[in-house]
This record gives sequence, structure tokens and C-alpha cells, in this order.
Amino acid sequence: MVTRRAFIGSVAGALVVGGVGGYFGRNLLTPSTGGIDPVLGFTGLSLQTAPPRQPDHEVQLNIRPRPPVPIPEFYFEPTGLLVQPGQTVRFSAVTPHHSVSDFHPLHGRDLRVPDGVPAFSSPVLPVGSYWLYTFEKEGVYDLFCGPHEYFGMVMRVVVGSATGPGASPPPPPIPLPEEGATLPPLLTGAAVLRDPALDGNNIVQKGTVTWDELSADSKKLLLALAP
Ligand SMILES: [Cu+2]
Repeated sequence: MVTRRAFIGSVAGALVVGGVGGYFGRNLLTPSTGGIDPVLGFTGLSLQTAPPRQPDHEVQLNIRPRPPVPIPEFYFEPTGLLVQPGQTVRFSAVTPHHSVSDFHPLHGRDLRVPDGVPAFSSPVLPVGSYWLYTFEKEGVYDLFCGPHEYFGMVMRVVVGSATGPGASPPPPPIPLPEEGATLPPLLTGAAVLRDPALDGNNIVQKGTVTWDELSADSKKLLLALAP
């Protein structure tokens, strides 16, 4: 005979197991995204790692000197990109210490991706590795590199049409916002995303917008070196 206490215990146990299974289950590579997780993407640790599906677009994670300023430019190339729903982008780490994340409240940031899109992120990528992400929902996706957002390393992917929360420009970089529930794009990252070349409709019209098409003013460093 099953006592009430034993019954409750077994239900609780089943809930825990179900919960853990669900948690890990969500991270399994799912056929619906072609082996590319909607939160974790897919990391290829070298160019020899076979991708689960061939990418439709390529973005490079770049660094280049800007003499006489000692801090180089950190940027996504291209910086604006049009893709169609369901297409996959390969982010290639041709230089070190970059990552790719979306502006999402679960990253502490204002939502700048279509409603319902999860917080997603690559790891910090070793040189020679790549990261794949499949963009399923239509709208604007603003992305940042964790280590280099303040230096301007952000980009805009438009999936199909320039709609959704990312379609309105972020607030200007200065003055810095009050600390709130979530933060907008910050410093040079904000200036880059406000550049007219990255207007969503311009990206739709042109297909790609390169870093060189942005004005020098949008790339100015807003962080000073400590004396
Ligand atoms: Cu970076």
C-alpha cells in the first residue's frame, strides 16, 4: 500500500527528475535548428570541425590598429547584415578574445531582439574557431562582443525586415544611463548602433554594411586611458 507521504515523495522525486531532464533536454542539439542550439549556438573549435549545417553568411571578429591611438578598433565585419528567417551565420574568430551575445534582459540589457528570442551567447572564442547561430524570427537583432562593446564592437543583423524592439535607435552614449533594471548599449557601442549606415532599412536595402561605411565619429573612443 502506498502511504500518502510516500506518494508525495515519489511525485516530488519525479518533478525533480523531470525538471533536470527538461533543463538538460533544452540544451540538446535539436533537429529544428539543424544542430544549432537557440541559446548556445554551435562552437567549432577549429576550422577542421565540421559544422552541423553549412552557414549562409560569414561575419569576422576583427581587430585593427588606429594609430596614433594606442587602443585598436574592435569590430564585426560586416557590421550590418541582412539574413532571411532560418538562415545561419558563421562568426569567425580571426583575432582573439571576442564573443557574440544578444541585447537581452537575461544579459542585464535592454531587449533589442524580436520578442520571444532567448538570451543567446557564444563563449569567448579562441583564434581559429567559429560560432554558428541560426536566426529564426523576423526583426532586428543587435549583438555585442562582451569584452569590446565599450570600444564599439557591436553589430546589427536584420532578419527579413527592420521590425521589433531593436528597430528604434538606442539612446545616445552620453550621458550614461542611471542604473536601472536593464542597460542600453553603452559608450562607443551605442554610437555605432546609432550610425545612419546601420539603420535597419539601409541594411535591408544594401544586404551588408561594412565597418568602413560607418562614420569616424561613431567609432570614437569614449573611454579614457588611466593616466
Ligand atoms: Cu571583441
